[in-house]
Amino acid sequence: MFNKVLIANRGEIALRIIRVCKQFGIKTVAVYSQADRDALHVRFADEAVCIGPPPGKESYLKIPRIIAAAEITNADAIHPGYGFLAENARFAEICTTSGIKFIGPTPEMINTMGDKALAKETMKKAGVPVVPGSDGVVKDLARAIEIAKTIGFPIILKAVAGGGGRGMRIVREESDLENALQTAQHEAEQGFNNPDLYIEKYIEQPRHIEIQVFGDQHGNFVHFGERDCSIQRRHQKLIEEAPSPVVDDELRQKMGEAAIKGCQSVQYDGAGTIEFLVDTDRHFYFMEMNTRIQVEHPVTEEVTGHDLIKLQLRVAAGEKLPRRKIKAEGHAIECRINSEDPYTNFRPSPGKITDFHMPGGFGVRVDTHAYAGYVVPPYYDSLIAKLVVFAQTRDGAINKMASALEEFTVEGIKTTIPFHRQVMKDPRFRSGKFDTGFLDSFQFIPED
Ligand code: MV4
Repeated sequence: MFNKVLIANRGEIALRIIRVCKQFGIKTVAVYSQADRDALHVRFADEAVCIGPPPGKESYLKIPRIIAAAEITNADAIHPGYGFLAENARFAEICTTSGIKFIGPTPEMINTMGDKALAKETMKKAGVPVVPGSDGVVKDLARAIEIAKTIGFPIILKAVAGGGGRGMRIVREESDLENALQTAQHEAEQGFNNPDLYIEKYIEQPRHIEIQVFGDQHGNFVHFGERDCSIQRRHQKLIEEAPSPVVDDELRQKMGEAAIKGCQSVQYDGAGTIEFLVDTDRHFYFMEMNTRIQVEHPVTEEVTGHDLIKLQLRVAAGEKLPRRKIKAEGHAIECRINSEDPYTNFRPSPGKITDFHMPGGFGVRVDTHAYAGYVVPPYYDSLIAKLVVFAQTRDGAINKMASALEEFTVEGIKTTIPFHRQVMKDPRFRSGKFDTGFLDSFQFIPED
Protein backbone atom coordinates (compact mmCIF):
# COMPACT_ATOMS: atom_id res chain seq x y z
CA MET A 1 0.00 0.00 0.00
CA PHE A 2 1.07 3.61 -0.45
CA ASN A 3 2.97 5.49 2.22
CA LYS A 4 1.67 8.99 1.48
CA VAL A 5 -1.12 10.13 -0.86
CA LEU A 6 -1.62 13.66 -2.16
CA ILE A 7 -5.24 14.59 -2.80
CA ALA A 8 -5.44 16.85 -5.85
CA ASN A 9 -8.90 18.11 -5.02
CA ARG A 10 -11.05 19.97 -2.50
CA GLY A 11 -14.49 19.80 -0.91
CA GLU A 12 -16.35 16.69 0.15
CA ILE A 13 -14.40 14.33 -2.12
CA ALA A 14 -11.07 15.43 -0.66
CA LEU A 15 -12.42 14.63 2.83
CA ARG A 16 -13.81 11.31 1.62
CA ILE A 17 -10.37 10.29 0.28
CA ILE A 18 -8.50 11.53 3.37
CA ARG A 19 -10.76 9.42 5.62
CA VAL A 20 -10.05 6.27 3.62
CA CYS A 21 -6.30 6.94 3.68
CA LYS A 22 -6.44 7.29 7.49
CA GLN A 23 -8.17 3.90 7.73
CA PHE A 24 -5.32 2.38 5.73
CA GLY A 25 -2.69 4.16 7.83
CA ILE A 26 -1.61 6.18 4.78
CA LYS A 27 -0.32 9.71 5.40
CA THR A 28 -2.14 12.46 3.50
CA VAL A 29 -1.22 15.72 1.78
CA ALA A 30 -3.86 18.31 1.00
CA VAL A 31 -3.35 20.99 -1.61
CA TYR A 32 -5.40 24.16 -1.36
CA SER A 33 -6.00 27.52 -2.97
CA GLN A 34 -5.91 30.81 -1.09
CA ALA A 35 -9.74 30.63 -0.95
CA ASP A 36 -9.60 27.29 0.89
CA ARG A 37 -7.34 28.15 3.84
CA ASP A 38 -10.15 27.36 6.29
CA ALA A 39 -11.37 24.26 4.45
CA LEU A 40 -11.68 20.96 6.29
CA HIS A 41 -9.50 19.04 3.83
CA VAL A 42 -6.64 21.30 4.91
CA ARG A 43 -7.37 20.63 8.61
CA PHE A 44 -7.84 16.88 8.34
CA ALA A 45 -4.83 16.07 6.15
CA ASP A 46 -1.45 15.44 7.80
CA GLU A 47 0.19 18.12 5.64
CA ALA A 48 -1.14 20.89 3.44
CA VAL A 49 0.46 22.88 0.63
CA CYS A 50 -0.95 26.13 -0.76
CA ILE A 51 -0.84 25.94 -4.54
CA GLY A 52 -2.08 29.35 -5.63
CA PRO A 53 -4.79 31.99 -5.92
CA PRO A 54 -8.51 31.16 -5.68
CA PRO A 55 -9.48 30.43 -9.31
CA GLY A 56 -9.24 26.74 -10.20
CA LYS A 57 -7.12 27.54 -13.26
CA GLU A 58 -4.48 29.08 -11.01
CA SER A 59 -4.52 26.37 -8.32
CA TYR A 60 -6.28 22.98 -8.54
CA LEU A 61 -5.68 22.85 -12.32
CA LYS A 62 -2.01 23.90 -12.21
CA ILE A 63 -0.20 20.67 -12.94
CA PRO A 64 3.37 21.85 -12.13
CA ARG A 65 2.29 23.16 -8.70
CA ILE A 66 0.59 19.91 -7.78
CA ILE A 67 3.56 17.82 -8.91
CA ALA A 68 5.87 20.16 -6.96
CA ALA A 69 3.68 19.75 -3.86
CA ALA A 70 3.90 15.96 -4.22
CA GLU A 71 7.66 16.13 -4.64
CA ILE A 72 8.40 18.37 -1.65
CA THR A 73 6.18 16.26 0.61
CA ASN A 74 7.49 12.98 -0.81
CA ALA A 75 4.02 11.66 -1.71
CA ASP A 76 4.10 8.39 -3.64
CA ALA A 77 0.61 8.62 -5.15
CA ILE A 78 -1.95 11.24 -6.21
CA HIS A 79 -5.72 10.80 -6.00
CA PRO A 80 -7.40 13.26 -8.40
CA GLY A 81 -10.98 12.88 -7.08
CA TYR A 82 -13.53 14.03 -9.69
CA GLY A 83 -13.51 17.17 -11.84
CA PHE A 84 -10.30 19.28 -12.03
CA LEU A 85 -7.50 16.99 -13.31
CA ALA A 86 -9.28 13.64 -12.87
CA GLU A 87 -9.64 13.06 -16.62
CA ASN A 88 -6.58 14.92 -17.81
CA ALA A 89 -4.38 12.42 -19.66
CA ARG A 90 -1.38 14.76 -19.59
CA PHE A 91 -1.60 15.01 -15.79
CA ALA A 92 -1.77 11.21 -15.46
CA GLU A 93 1.24 10.97 -17.77
CA ILE A 94 3.29 13.56 -15.84
CA CYS A 95 2.51 11.82 -12.54
CA THR A 96 3.85 8.58 -13.98
CA THR A 97 7.00 10.10 -15.45
CA SER A 98 7.59 11.85 -12.11
CA GLY A 99 7.50 8.51 -10.32
CA ILE A 100 4.16 9.21 -8.64
CA LYS A 101 1.31 6.70 -8.96
CA PHE A 102 -1.76 8.31 -10.54
CA ILE A 103 -4.78 6.69 -8.85
CA GLY A 104 -6.79 6.07 -11.98
CA PRO A 105 -6.46 4.52 -15.43
CA THR A 106 -3.61 5.00 -17.91
CA PRO A 107 -3.27 8.20 -19.99
CA GLU A 108 -4.08 6.17 -23.13
CA MET A 109 -7.37 5.02 -21.60
CA ILE A 110 -8.28 8.58 -20.57
CA ASN A 111 -7.51 9.78 -24.14
CA THR A 112 -9.54 7.04 -25.80
CA MET A 113 -12.62 7.69 -23.68
CA GLY A 114 -12.15 11.47 -23.91
CA ASP A 115 -12.63 11.27 -27.69
CA LYS A 116 -16.34 10.46 -27.76
CA ALA A 117 -16.30 9.06 -31.31
CA LEU A 118 -13.25 6.89 -30.61
CA ALA A 119 -14.81 5.70 -27.34
CA LYS A 120 -17.95 4.71 -29.24
CA GLU A 121 -15.97 2.91 -31.94
CA THR A 122 -13.97 1.06 -29.27
CA MET A 123 -17.13 -0.08 -27.49
CA LYS A 124 -18.83 -1.08 -30.75
CA LYS A 125 -15.83 -3.26 -31.66
CA ALA A 126 -16.03 -4.86 -28.22
CA GLY A 127 -19.64 -5.85 -28.84
CA VAL A 128 -21.29 -3.19 -26.66
CA PRO A 129 -24.57 -1.88 -28.14
CA VAL A 130 -24.20 1.67 -29.49
CA VAL A 131 -26.75 4.13 -30.91
CA PRO A 132 -27.02 3.83 -34.73
CA GLY A 133 -25.18 6.67 -36.44
CA SER A 134 -22.05 7.73 -38.30
CA ASP A 135 -18.91 5.64 -38.01
CA GLY A 136 -16.70 8.38 -36.66
CA VAL A 137 -16.46 12.02 -37.69
CA VAL A 138 -18.79 13.64 -40.26
CA LYS A 139 -17.09 16.49 -42.11
CA ASP A 140 -19.61 17.75 -44.66
CA LEU A 141 -23.31 18.28 -45.30
CA ALA A 142 -23.62 15.72 -48.11
CA ARG A 143 -22.35 12.94 -45.85
CA ALA A 144 -24.51 14.16 -42.96
CA ILE A 145 -27.65 14.05 -45.13
CA GLU A 146 -26.75 10.57 -46.35
CA ILE A 147 -26.37 9.26 -42.78
CA ALA A 148 -29.49 11.05 -41.54
CA LYS A 149 -31.52 9.49 -44.34
CA THR A 150 -30.23 6.02 -43.50
CA ILE A 151 -30.97 6.19 -39.77
CA GLY A 152 -33.96 8.54 -40.04
CA PHE A 153 -34.76 11.79 -38.22
CA PRO A 154 -34.58 13.01 -35.53
CA ILE A 155 -30.81 12.88 -35.22
CA ILE A 156 -28.36 14.41 -32.77
CA LEU A 157 -25.03 16.04 -33.60
CA LYS A 158 -22.39 15.52 -30.95
CA ALA A 159 -18.94 17.04 -30.56
CA VAL A 160 -16.14 14.47 -30.49
CA ALA A 161 -14.44 16.55 -27.79
CA GLY A 162 -17.69 17.30 -25.94
CA GLY A 163 -19.38 15.10 -23.41
CA GLY A 164 -21.68 15.56 -20.48
CA GLY A 165 -24.16 17.26 -22.77
CA ARG A 166 -21.87 20.00 -24.04
CA GLY A 167 -21.75 20.58 -27.79
CA MET A 168 -24.92 18.71 -28.79
CA ARG A 169 -27.66 19.65 -31.25
CA ILE A 170 -30.90 17.85 -32.05
CA VAL A 171 -32.04 18.00 -35.68
CA ARG A 172 -35.62 16.99 -36.48
CA GLU A 173 -35.76 17.52 -40.26
CA GLU A 174 -33.47 17.69 -43.25
CA SER A 175 -34.08 21.39 -43.88
CA ASP A 176 -32.50 22.22 -40.48
CA LEU A 177 -29.42 20.10 -41.00
CA GLU A 178 -27.18 22.55 -42.89
CA ASN A 179 -27.65 25.26 -40.31
CA ALA A 180 -27.31 22.92 -37.34
CA LEU A 181 -24.13 21.36 -38.70
CA GLN A 182 -22.50 24.74 -39.18
CA THR A 183 -23.53 26.09 -35.79
CA ALA A 184 -22.52 22.91 -33.96
CA GLN A 185 -19.12 22.80 -35.72
CA HIS A 186 -18.56 26.45 -34.85
CA GLU A 187 -19.55 25.89 -31.21
CA ALA A 188 -17.32 22.83 -30.94
CA GLU A 189 -14.40 24.80 -32.38
CA GLN A 190 -15.02 27.66 -29.94
CA GLY A 191 -15.66 25.42 -26.95
CA PHE A 192 -13.14 22.61 -27.38
CA ASN A 193 -10.71 23.78 -30.10
CA ASN A 194 -11.98 20.86 -32.18
CA PRO A 195 -14.86 21.21 -34.67
CA ASP A 196 -15.28 17.45 -35.23
CA LEU A 197 -18.82 16.10 -34.93
CA TYR A 198 -20.46 12.70 -35.18
CA ILE A 199 -24.09 11.79 -35.75
CA GLU A 200 -26.50 9.56 -33.84
CA LYS A 201 -30.14 8.65 -34.05
CA TYR A 202 -31.87 10.81 -31.42
CA ILE A 203 -33.42 8.65 -28.71
CA GLU A 204 -36.60 10.28 -27.37
CA GLN A 205 -37.30 10.30 -23.62
CA PRO A 206 -34.31 8.16 -22.61
CA ARG A 207 -33.20 7.30 -19.12
CA HIS A 208 -29.59 7.84 -18.10
CA ILE A 209 -28.43 4.61 -16.49
CA GLU A 210 -24.78 3.96 -15.75
CA ILE A 211 -22.84 0.90 -14.66
CA GLN A 212 -20.05 1.17 -12.07
CA VAL A 213 -17.06 -0.86 -13.18
CA PHE A 214 -13.61 -1.68 -11.86
CA GLY A 215 -10.56 -3.27 -13.42
CA ASP A 216 -7.36 -4.33 -11.66
CA GLN A 217 -3.77 -4.66 -12.89
CA HIS A 218 -4.18 -8.43 -13.25
CA GLY A 219 -6.84 -8.42 -15.97
CA ASN A 220 -9.85 -8.88 -13.66
CA PHE A 221 -13.06 -6.90 -14.09
CA VAL A 222 -16.18 -6.52 -11.99
CA HIS A 223 -19.29 -4.38 -12.14
CA PHE A 224 -21.26 -3.05 -9.19
CA GLY A 225 -24.64 -2.71 -10.88
CA GLU A 226 -26.36 0.42 -12.09
CA ARG A 227 -27.25 3.91 -10.97
CA ASP A 228 -30.21 5.77 -12.41
CA CYS A 229 -29.19 9.38 -13.04
CA SER A 230 -32.19 10.52 -15.08
CA ILE A 231 -33.06 13.38 -12.71
CA GLN A 232 -30.87 16.08 -14.21
CA ARG A 233 -31.17 19.77 -14.90
CA ARG A 234 -29.18 21.15 -17.82
CA HIS A 235 -26.94 18.07 -17.71
CA GLN A 236 -26.31 18.56 -14.00
CA LYS A 237 -27.38 15.52 -12.01
CA LEU A 238 -29.44 16.42 -8.96
CA ILE A 239 -30.76 13.05 -7.77
CA GLU A 240 -29.28 9.58 -8.32
CA GLU A 241 -30.46 6.21 -7.14
CA ALA A 242 -29.56 2.53 -7.11
CA PRO A 243 -31.03 0.26 -8.29
CA SER A 244 -32.90 1.86 -11.21
CA PRO A 245 -36.70 1.53 -10.96
CA VAL A 246 -36.74 0.20 -14.56
CA VAL A 247 -33.86 -2.27 -14.46
CA ASP A 248 -34.75 -5.87 -13.60
CA ASP A 249 -32.31 -8.72 -12.99
CA GLU A 250 -32.26 -9.71 -16.65
CA LEU A 251 -31.50 -6.19 -17.94
CA ARG A 252 -28.95 -5.66 -15.16
CA GLN A 253 -27.14 -8.81 -16.19
CA LYS A 254 -27.11 -7.76 -19.86
CA MET A 255 -25.90 -4.22 -19.14
CA GLY A 256 -23.34 -5.52 -16.67
CA GLU A 257 -21.99 -8.04 -19.17
CA ALA A 258 -21.79 -5.35 -21.86
CA ALA A 259 -19.92 -3.03 -19.48
CA ILE A 260 -17.46 -5.79 -18.58
CA LYS A 261 -16.88 -6.59 -22.27
CA GLY A 262 -16.05 -2.93 -22.84
CA CYS A 263 -13.55 -2.93 -19.97
CA GLN A 264 -11.96 -6.17 -21.08
CA SER A 265 -11.40 -4.92 -24.61
CA VAL A 266 -9.27 -2.01 -23.38
CA GLN A 267 -7.87 -3.81 -20.31
CA TYR A 268 -9.32 -1.03 -18.18
CA ASP A 269 -7.64 -0.47 -14.83
CA GLY A 270 -9.21 1.40 -11.92
CA ALA A 271 -12.71 2.79 -11.27
CA GLY A 272 -14.89 3.67 -14.23
CA THR A 273 -18.47 4.35 -15.18
CA ILE A 274 -20.12 3.27 -18.40
CA GLU A 275 -23.06 5.52 -19.21
CA PHE A 276 -25.97 4.12 -21.18
CA LEU A 277 -29.09 5.60 -22.68
CA VAL A 278 -32.08 3.33 -22.07
CA ASP A 279 -35.03 3.89 -24.41
CA THR A 280 -38.73 3.44 -23.67
CA ASP A 281 -38.52 -0.17 -24.94
CA ARG A 282 -35.67 -0.75 -22.45
CA HIS A 283 -33.02 -1.15 -25.15
CA PHE A 284 -29.69 0.18 -23.94
CA TYR A 285 -26.94 1.97 -25.85
CA PHE A 286 -23.43 3.01 -24.84
CA MET A 287 -23.17 6.78 -24.42
CA GLU A 288 -19.87 7.67 -22.72
CA MET A 289 -17.31 6.21 -20.34
CA ASN A 290 -16.07 8.25 -17.39
CA THR A 291 -12.58 7.29 -16.30
CA ARG A 292 -12.88 8.56 -12.72
CA ILE A 293 -14.76 8.02 -9.49
CA GLN A 294 -18.06 9.88 -9.75
CA VAL A 295 -19.92 12.20 -7.41
CA GLU A 296 -22.77 9.69 -7.09
CA HIS A 297 -20.59 6.67 -6.16
CA PRO A 298 -22.08 6.49 -2.61
CA VAL A 299 -25.44 5.09 -3.79
CA THR A 300 -23.56 2.11 -5.21
CA GLU A 301 -21.60 1.77 -1.96
CA GLU A 302 -24.82 1.74 0.05
CA VAL A 303 -26.47 -1.08 -1.93
CA THR A 304 -23.33 -3.23 -2.43
CA GLY A 305 -21.56 -2.63 0.90
CA HIS A 306 -18.26 -1.94 -0.88
CA ASP A 307 -16.16 1.18 -0.18
CA LEU A 308 -15.25 2.24 -3.73
CA ILE A 309 -12.56 4.74 -2.70
CA LYS A 310 -10.88 2.01 -0.67
CA LEU A 311 -11.06 -0.22 -3.73
CA GLN A 312 -9.51 2.49 -5.90
CA LEU A 313 -6.50 2.67 -3.55
CA ARG A 314 -6.24 -1.13 -3.43
CA VAL A 315 -6.24 -1.68 -7.19
CA ALA A 316 -3.90 1.28 -7.74
CA ALA A 317 -1.49 -0.36 -5.29
CA GLY A 318 -1.61 -3.55 -7.37
CA GLU A 319 -4.05 -5.62 -5.31
CA LYS A 320 -6.59 -7.88 -6.95
CA LEU A 321 -10.31 -7.15 -7.10
CA PRO A 322 -12.56 -9.19 -4.81
CA ARG A 323 -13.39 -12.52 -6.46
CA ARG A 324 -16.75 -12.85 -4.70
CA LYS A 325 -19.79 -11.94 -6.74
CA ILE A 326 -21.00 -8.42 -5.99
CA LYS A 327 -24.43 -8.63 -4.38
CA ALA A 328 -26.73 -5.65 -4.10
CA GLU A 329 -29.71 -5.21 -1.84
CA GLY A 330 -32.06 -2.46 -0.72
CA HIS A 331 -32.39 0.97 -2.25
CA ALA A 332 -30.22 4.09 -2.02
CA ILE A 333 -30.97 7.66 -3.12
CA GLU A 334 -28.66 10.66 -3.25
CA CYS A 335 -29.79 14.29 -3.30
CA ARG A 336 -27.16 16.84 -4.23
CA ILE A 337 -27.29 19.82 -1.90
CA ASN A 338 -25.90 22.71 -3.93
CA SER A 339 -25.33 26.32 -2.94
CA GLU A 340 -27.81 27.41 -5.59
CA ASP A 341 -31.11 29.24 -5.39
CA PRO A 342 -33.92 27.10 -6.84
CA TYR A 343 -36.20 30.16 -6.68
CA THR A 344 -34.04 32.08 -9.17
CA ASN A 345 -33.23 29.48 -11.80
CA PHE A 346 -30.55 27.79 -9.67
CA ARG A 347 -28.35 30.84 -9.55
CA PRO A 348 -25.11 30.23 -7.58
CA SER A 349 -25.43 31.31 -3.95
CA PRO A 350 -21.99 31.47 -2.35
CA GLY A 351 -21.34 33.05 1.03
CA LYS A 352 -21.19 32.33 4.75
CA ILE A 353 -23.17 29.44 6.21
CA THR A 354 -24.48 30.93 9.45
CA ASP A 355 -26.23 27.80 10.75
CA PHE A 356 -25.78 24.19 9.70
CA HIS A 357 -27.55 21.13 10.99
CA MET A 358 -27.28 17.74 9.31
CA PRO A 359 -29.84 14.96 9.49
CA GLY A 360 -28.79 11.55 10.81
CA GLY A 361 -30.09 8.20 11.95
CA PHE A 362 -30.11 4.67 10.56
CA GLY A 363 -29.36 4.63 6.83
CA VAL A 364 -28.70 8.37 6.58
CA ARG A 365 -25.29 9.53 5.33
CA VAL A 366 -24.07 13.05 4.64
CA ASP A 367 -20.83 13.52 2.71
CA THR A 368 -19.92 17.18 3.17
CA HIS A 369 -17.14 19.64 3.84
CA ALA A 370 -19.55 22.30 5.08
CA TYR A 371 -19.99 23.48 8.70
CA ALA A 372 -21.55 26.41 10.56
CA GLY A 373 -19.28 29.38 9.86
CA TYR A 374 -17.91 27.97 6.60
CA VAL A 375 -17.78 30.39 3.69
CA VAL A 376 -18.72 28.80 0.35
CA PRO A 377 -16.30 30.33 -2.15
CA PRO A 378 -17.68 31.49 -5.52
CA TYR A 379 -14.87 29.90 -7.55
CA TYR A 380 -15.72 26.21 -7.66
CA ASP A 381 -18.66 23.88 -8.24
CA SER A 382 -21.64 24.48 -5.99
CA LEU A 383 -21.89 21.05 -4.33
CA ILE A 384 -21.85 21.51 -0.56
CA ALA A 385 -23.26 18.15 0.59
CA LYS A 386 -24.50 14.82 -0.64
CA LEU A 387 -27.43 13.48 1.34
CA VAL A 388 -27.59 9.72 0.85
CA VAL A 389 -30.21 7.43 2.34
CA PHE A 390 -30.50 3.66 2.37
CA ALA A 391 -33.62 1.59 3.04
CA GLN A 392 -34.90 -1.83 2.07
CA THR A 393 -37.37 -0.49 -0.52
CA ARG A 394 -37.58 2.50 -2.88
CA ASP A 395 -40.65 3.83 -1.04
CA GLY A 396 -38.82 3.48 2.25
CA ALA A 397 -35.82 5.34 0.84
CA ILE A 398 -37.99 8.18 -0.50
CA ASN A 399 -39.73 8.55 2.87
CA LYS A 400 -36.41 8.54 4.68
CA MET A 401 -35.03 11.14 2.26
CA ALA A 402 -38.11 13.32 2.76
CA SER A 403 -37.72 13.33 6.54
CA ALA A 404 -33.95 13.84 6.35
CA LEU A 405 -34.52 16.85 4.06
CA GLU A 406 -37.00 18.26 6.57
CA GLU A 407 -34.26 18.17 9.24
CA PHE A 408 -31.45 19.49 7.06
CA THR A 409 -30.86 23.14 8.01
CA VAL A 410 -28.55 25.44 6.09
CA GLU A 411 -28.82 29.16 6.85
CA GLY A 412 -27.03 32.12 5.30
CA ILE A 413 -27.00 30.82 1.72
CA LYS A 414 -29.65 29.40 -0.60
CA THR A 415 -29.59 25.67 -1.32
CA THR A 416 -31.39 23.02 -3.36
CA ILE A 417 -32.94 21.53 -0.17
CA PRO A 418 -36.46 23.03 -0.69
CA PHE A 419 -36.40 21.79 -4.29
CA HIS A 420 -35.56 18.22 -3.25
CA ARG A 421 -38.32 18.31 -0.61
CA GLN A 422 -40.83 18.94 -3.39
CA VAL A 423 -39.42 16.31 -5.75
CA MET A 424 -39.77 13.68 -3.00
CA LYS A 425 -43.52 14.43 -2.92
CA ASP A 426 -43.97 14.36 -6.71
CA PRO A 427 -46.18 11.47 -7.91
CA ARG A 428 -44.14 10.98 -11.08
CA PHE A 429 -40.90 10.72 -9.10
CA ARG A 430 -42.53 8.42 -6.56
CA SER A 431 -43.88 6.15 -9.32
CA GLY A 432 -40.39 5.75 -10.79
CA LYS A 433 -41.76 6.55 -14.25
CA PHE A 434 -39.60 9.43 -15.42
CA ASP A 435 -36.98 10.17 -18.05
CA THR A 436 -34.19 12.71 -18.53
CA GLY A 437 -36.84 15.34 -19.36
CA PHE A 438 -38.44 15.09 -15.89
CA LEU A 439 -36.92 18.23 -14.39
CA ASP A 440 -37.66 20.36 -17.48
CA SER A 441 -41.36 19.83 -16.89
CA PHE A 442 -41.14 19.89 -13.08
CA GLN A 443 -42.95 22.87 -11.59
CA PHE A 444 -41.06 24.09 -8.54
CA ILE A 445 -43.50 26.03 -6.39
CA PRO A 446 -41.97 28.61 -4.02
CA GLU A 447 -43.07 27.94 -0.45
CA ASP A 448 -43.04 30.54 2.30
C1 MV4 B 1 -28.34 11.49 -26.52
C2 MV4 B 1 -29.72 11.70 -26.27
C3 MV4 B 1 -30.62 11.13 -27.14
N1 MV4 B 1 -30.17 10.41 -28.19
N2 MV4 B 1 -27.96 10.76 -27.58
C4 MV4 B 1 -26.69 14.20 -22.94
C5 MV4 B 1 -25.42 14.05 -22.22
C6 MV4 B 1 -24.49 13.38 -23.15
N3 MV4 B 1 -23.68 12.45 -22.47
C7 MV4 B 1 -25.39 12.70 -24.13
N4 MV4 B 1 -26.71 13.19 -23.92
C8 MV4 B 1 -27.75 12.74 -24.65
N5 MV4 B 1 -27.41 11.99 -25.71
C9 MV4 B 1 -28.87 10.25 -28.39
N6 MV4 B 1 -28.47 9.55 -29.43
C10 MV4 B 1 -30.09 12.46 -25.16
C11 MV4 B 1 -29.10 13.00 -24.36
C12 MV4 B 1 -29.59 13.79 -23.27
C13 MV4 B 1 -29.43 13.38 -21.95
C14 MV4 B 1 -28.77 12.20 -21.63
C15 MV4 B 1 -28.61 11.82 -20.32
C16 MV4 B 1 -29.14 12.61 -19.31
C17 MV4 B 1 -29.76 13.78 -19.59
C18 MV4 B 1 -29.92 14.18 -20.91
C19 MV4 B 1 -30.59 15.37 -21.19
C20 MV4 B 1 -30.74 15.76 -22.49
C21 MV4 B 1 -30.24 14.98 -23.51
